[in-house]
Amino acid sequence: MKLSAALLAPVVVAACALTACGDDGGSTVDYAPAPTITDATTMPSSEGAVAGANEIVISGFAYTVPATVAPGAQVTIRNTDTAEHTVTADTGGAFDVEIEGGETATLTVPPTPGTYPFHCTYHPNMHGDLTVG
Ligand SMILES: [Cu+2]
Repeated sequence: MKLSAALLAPVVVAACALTACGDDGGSTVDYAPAPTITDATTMPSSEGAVAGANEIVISGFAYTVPATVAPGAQVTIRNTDTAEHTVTADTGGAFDVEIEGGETATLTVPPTPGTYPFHCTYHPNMHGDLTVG
């Protein structure tokens, strides 16, 4: 009995190792080819502007806002969602821009430095802060 158990154990281990080897060998990782960028909208902006610095991106019902924007600057709002959104100042009517799904729009930054909380009129749970300075 002792002998057979001792003999069996290495066999089981070896069988498992072989099986595992076979399975792993069969499931090769598929490396996707590098994506080809064909979208014209990804072209860099001209006029020496720093790419992305003056851009608000709306994606997944959330805003991505630059750390600060210059007073009076023109900020591009890019809506990557299919839903329509707005960038609307919470108070004072400093700005109110509507952006169709998949479109871009331009927001003119208020001339007065400060932090301007804003929201989306369609989705009141969407909030952001525009810091002008
Ligand atoms: Cu919205």
